[in-house]
Amino acid sequence: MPNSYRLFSWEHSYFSGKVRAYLRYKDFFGALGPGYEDILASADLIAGVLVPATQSNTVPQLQAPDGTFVQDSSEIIDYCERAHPKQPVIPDPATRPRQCLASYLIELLADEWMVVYAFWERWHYSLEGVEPNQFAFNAQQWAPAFQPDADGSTRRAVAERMLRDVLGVKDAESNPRGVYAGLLAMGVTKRTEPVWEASNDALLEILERHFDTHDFIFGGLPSLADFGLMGPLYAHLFRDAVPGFAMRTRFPLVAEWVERTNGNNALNARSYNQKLYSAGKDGALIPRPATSHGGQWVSDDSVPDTLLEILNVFFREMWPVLESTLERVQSFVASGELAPEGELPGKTFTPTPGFDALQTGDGALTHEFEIGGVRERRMVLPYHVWMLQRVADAMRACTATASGREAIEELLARLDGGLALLDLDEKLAGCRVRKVGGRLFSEA
Ligand SMILES: N[C@@H](CCC(=O)N[C@@H](CS)C(=O)NCC(=O)O)C(=O)O
Repeated sequence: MPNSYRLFSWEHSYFSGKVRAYLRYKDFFGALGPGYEDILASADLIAGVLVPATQSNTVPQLQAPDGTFVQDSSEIIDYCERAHPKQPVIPDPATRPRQCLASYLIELLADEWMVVYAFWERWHYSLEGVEPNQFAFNAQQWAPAFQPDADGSTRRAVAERMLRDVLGVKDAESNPRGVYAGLLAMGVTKRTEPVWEASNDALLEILERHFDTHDFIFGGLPSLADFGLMGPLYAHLFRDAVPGFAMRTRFPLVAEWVERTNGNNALNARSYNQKLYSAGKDGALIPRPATSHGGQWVSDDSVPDTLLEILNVFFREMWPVLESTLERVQSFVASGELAPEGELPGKTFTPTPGFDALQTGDGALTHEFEIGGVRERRMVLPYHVWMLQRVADAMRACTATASGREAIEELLARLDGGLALLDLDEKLAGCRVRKVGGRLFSEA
């Protein structure tokens, strides 16, 4: 048995960045019991340890000190929050219902909407002939997952072959497979590329204004919303070479927030794990909190205007896709094509192997969607139903009292189409899912 938590992750992985920043934060405050070890999830460990435990080859995965494996970034955070309630990262639904709900919605936007552009930039700027080009950087960052022990150039050569031959990067546009097939399935085509990019830029622009006055999403301490945003904003948009240059030069406050939320060795970014000092008498150091709002979340359960703008992006762009997802999964389950409690596709970046016919072309688990005025088709992701069940649980907790309900109704009324969330439980009827390790099953 391990004597601390074990995080199996990659540095360049979207969802690993979310969980790593979270664990580092809890651990800094001594709120993670025995602490954790960050372990490089090599191909060997994925095949020999993770897949047998959870039937999932994805990272991150967490092994608890009692041996339990937890797969999925959101489940990992929930698991640790239950086991270690000190220094919570989710605002209390009883006293901070608006911030609590907002943090789940921002997590969902970050995990499952911002992923599209972040995934695209990594592979687009790795295509042959595209300039600027990050193929060599990309291969180097993937290399340790394949061959951690080889010397640097051998590592990179192995990864370059892997990216070309298995992930199909070389002729991705003429023969989409691997990652490019995943991008197509998420609705990225020549027609939508510019609008996904515009959507991402618009979000970064709102965040840049937000971080002007707030060091984290809710002020002086990070929360689930910040850790969620670390998915797209750390390993992809900050760390990858091409968007990383754009972020640092065009959105320097967002870049600074990435370093702050990562909480390691970024003294100038100021973070929760340091203090600022002024000089006192006789060279004494007089400490003060290093982050905004006295190092605390903003009081009065307030949701700053810039966050309302982000939530509006959620309701305008993503919510229609989520609503349609619920309808498509419902009619698929009702069609009788699926055995009772049968398995549904569980992946999010790409169609799930074995379900390709359903999730591509005009299969039963595909739908039309719109972004920036352009209509396209994409796969339906039952995983989004699972994420919405989390939001529904949060909604129930946040509206459990009359004052909580009033606060949530008031918040949602200020958002474009936000009141639709009040019927979430009814919308989930007939399409609820159960998650077992990395697999999803219908509950209907
Ligand atoms: N919903 C999962 C997604 C995990 C995921 O897709 N991880 C990516 C890396 S960031 C992965 O391992 N992809 C490999 C694959 O799907 O085969 C989570 O929140 O942890």
